[in-house]
Amino acid sequence: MLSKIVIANRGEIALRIQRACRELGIKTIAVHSSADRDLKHVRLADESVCIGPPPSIDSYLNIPAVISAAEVTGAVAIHPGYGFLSENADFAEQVERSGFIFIGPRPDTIRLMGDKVSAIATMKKSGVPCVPGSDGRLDDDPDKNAKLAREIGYPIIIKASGGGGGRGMRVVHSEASLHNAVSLTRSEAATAFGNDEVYMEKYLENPRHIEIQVLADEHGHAVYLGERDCSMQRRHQKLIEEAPAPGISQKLRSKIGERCAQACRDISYRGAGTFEFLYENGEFYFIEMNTRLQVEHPVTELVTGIDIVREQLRIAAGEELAFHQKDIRIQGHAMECRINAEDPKSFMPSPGTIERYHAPGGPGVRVDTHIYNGYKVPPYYDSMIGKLITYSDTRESAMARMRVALEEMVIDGIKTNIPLHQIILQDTAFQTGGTNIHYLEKKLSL
Ligand code: MV4
Repeated sequence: MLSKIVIANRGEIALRIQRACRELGIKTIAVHSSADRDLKHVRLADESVCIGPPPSIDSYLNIPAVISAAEVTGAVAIHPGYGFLSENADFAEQVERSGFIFIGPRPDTIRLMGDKVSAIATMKKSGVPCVPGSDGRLDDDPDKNAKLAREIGYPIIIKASGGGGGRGMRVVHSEASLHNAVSLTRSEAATAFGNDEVYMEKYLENPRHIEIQVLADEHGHAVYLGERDCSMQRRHQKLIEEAPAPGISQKLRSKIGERCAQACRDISYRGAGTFEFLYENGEFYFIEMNTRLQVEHPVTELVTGIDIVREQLRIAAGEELAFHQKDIRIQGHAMECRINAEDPKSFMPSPGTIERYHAPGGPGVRVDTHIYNGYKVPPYYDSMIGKLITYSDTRESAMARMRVALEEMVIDGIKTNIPLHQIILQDTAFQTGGTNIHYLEKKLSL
């Protein structure tokens, strides 16, 4: 097993990774900004290194500082968590060139999936169902693009190949606005991503956002761990995730899951990954692949009984997956509410000191958070301060546990989105299950 690793992240996920390390006897190095000296995982780390001032660009995104910390502490590997440097192929490459193990896919895999045009081409070749659209990048011929859009059928969407996660896209409803939309998306993409490649897809008007979790080792084994429904979102920020996705049969799960696992084998994928799909009228359409551990991984852990972070560490150490597909069963239902330090109505960030914290508990309740009494939420980073996850035998019962846990949870001193979660948990359409990606924004605009 790995002897000592750098955790190149902060907050709840740094603590989550550290716990997995401690269970496996791996020593942990916390690297942190000067605003994060009091983080829980920094206190619990075997060693810690301050790598820079509060702004992320000078600390958590400072590649030489992170790699130097690994060098001076004698670490053998670096776990990037999510966000920050987790999907930066240049970082992964420099980590490996410096002689460390990057806990994630190979740099070329990260690069391939970071470019959406090449990611889609790769998946299509492996038999993963994709959205009807252009065969690769668009060129600048307006007549050719107009013909293609007519064949696909309006509405269509123009997306930047370097975008993803909601950045760099434009919906087009008719031929009159097509050429301008292509030009605008292209020039914005050139500025934002340094890559002016764009592509076209059929615009799906009311899809759900369902993603498949995979794990693959360096010995040719790849498995899928079922799906998560992440449709409850606002402005591309997920709010509630659940597993399994309401209404997805075991037959459909195994069909789409096997396609994803096979795609992993085809590209010799390594580590944990997520295939993002839009799901509409009973069909899955691949849109992007995430090559990192995701925020919402706990719901999959609860319904499969698999510790995804432990598996990431084992895979990075060169071990084989400890189970086969036939050993993996989706059992019960899990739901996750992201707890943000923000105003529940205006969504403005609400940093400050946590004056009182009481964690909920009981059967089927998991709290992934780094907060404690007196902890000061800094204004420099993402507003997510924790995740409340419940598990039970049925979706109804997991929701009941979530309502009780939200009621029980006390976070004083700052505003949180707990009241918003309570409103959603009372919503009849959410209770029925299967609401689409636009549901929350529409409900909030009423
Ligand atoms: C789409 C789409 C509809 N049709 N692609 C937004 C984030 C990025 N990951 C892809 N996104 C979308 N792509 C086609 N062909 C609608 C969205 C979309 C969305 C997707 C997932 C979760 C939330 C979303 C919110 C708005 C739009």
